Amino acid sequence: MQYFPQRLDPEAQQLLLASVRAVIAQAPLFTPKMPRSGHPMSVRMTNCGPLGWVTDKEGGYRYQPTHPVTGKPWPPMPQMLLDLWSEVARYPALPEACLVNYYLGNAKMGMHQDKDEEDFDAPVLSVSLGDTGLFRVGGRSRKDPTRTIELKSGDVFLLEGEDRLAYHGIDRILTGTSDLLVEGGRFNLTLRRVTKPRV
Ligand code: MD3
Ligand code: FE
Repeated sequence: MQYFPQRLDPEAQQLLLASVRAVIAQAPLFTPKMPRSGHPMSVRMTNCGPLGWVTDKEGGYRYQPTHPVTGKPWPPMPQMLLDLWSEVARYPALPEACLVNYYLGNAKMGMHQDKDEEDFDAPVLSVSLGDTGLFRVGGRSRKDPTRTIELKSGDVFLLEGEDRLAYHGIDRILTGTSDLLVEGGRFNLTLRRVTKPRV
């Protein structure tokens, strides 16, 4: 994995935040529900790009081209994100999904692997905006030792190769560590390739 602390300067963070807000105006944040139990996750989500990651009680984890509540197609991916992908990911196909996670208060994300994609050869690119998140990352086995990294506003993280299937999660948000978001909290954007590119 590669870590690019403060890859986005404060001005770039403001510009990206404005495009995230425009995405949310088209595709409102929704509360994802765990498969089978239907238990709500504490993180709220939306997506942009041709595909979006969703989960609910009946359908489980999946990617789909439409918003689960409005039924509308996801809004396009902001050009800034496509540019960042081409500069940092250096992968010969465009990202297909940008999952937008929003953490407020005690929201967290348990340890998991990202394996709902067909293409594990493509990297996953993460961008953080707002309050610092305590990111925990381990190895490909749940038992592997973990370390904690503070993901700050403007930080970019690239997961590829072996690390693409590492267990990871967000233990908690350090409230009040950034004033980028007037409402507080943290956005994380993850750019993903879902299908195998036909090269
Ligand atoms: C490590 N999001 O959306 S981003 C997720 O901050 C997710 O919202 C966290 O885990 C967040 O699935 C962490 C950093 C990240 C993203 C993808 C990864 C780390 C990863 C894929 C493989 C290994
Ligand atoms: Fe993940």
